[in-house]
Amino acid sequence: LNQKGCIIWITGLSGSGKSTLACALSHALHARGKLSYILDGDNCRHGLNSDLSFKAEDRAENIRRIGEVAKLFADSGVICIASLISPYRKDRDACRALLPEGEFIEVYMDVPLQLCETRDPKGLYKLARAGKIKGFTGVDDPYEPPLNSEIVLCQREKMCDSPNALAEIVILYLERKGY
Ligand code: GGZ
Repeated sequence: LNQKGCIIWITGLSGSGKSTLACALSHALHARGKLSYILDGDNCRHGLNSDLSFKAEDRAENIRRIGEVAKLFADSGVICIASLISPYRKDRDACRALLPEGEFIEVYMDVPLQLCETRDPKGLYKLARAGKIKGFTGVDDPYEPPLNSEIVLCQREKMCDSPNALAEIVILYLERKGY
């Protein structure tokens, strides 16, 4: 495999476009002959992490496990794309610390709560506002934005940039870093 592994860690609120970006990025990498693998929080919660809830300790464990698995992929030379809310800074930073400097690339989906809530692709915010889901990130559970992420993808007012355009920003970063 003629490539160097790394973790692209996509963090942000539910509905901020993490999974969509992960998918667009994986395609863009494939088109350039690069092998990637997506570890999506929501998907992993159906298998590897099906024993975990959304309380703080379980989110921490969800993040820890995905970080450890992503590291295994990165060690094997794969560009591992982890997309999960990962709301707590210290848990994300613990994953960062698993890898050598420069190999953990944090991408912050900086989208206002109000915009995510307007989109509400799965109707979860509506349920959370109605009190039918307790401890929903952004509603009654905290999200701690990254302070020093490698890439910030900022979308205001409306989702104006296409997933492919956002993926290109990440691709340019990777190219500059020699991936
Ligand atoms: C946040 C929740 C919750 C609560 C269910 N809080 O946008 P989605 O729907 O498709 O993806 C979200 C997913 C969050 O899983 P993660 O593994 O990414 O979260 S974390 O990193 O915080 O462990 C959301 C759905 O599950 N979901 N209940 N209470 N999101």
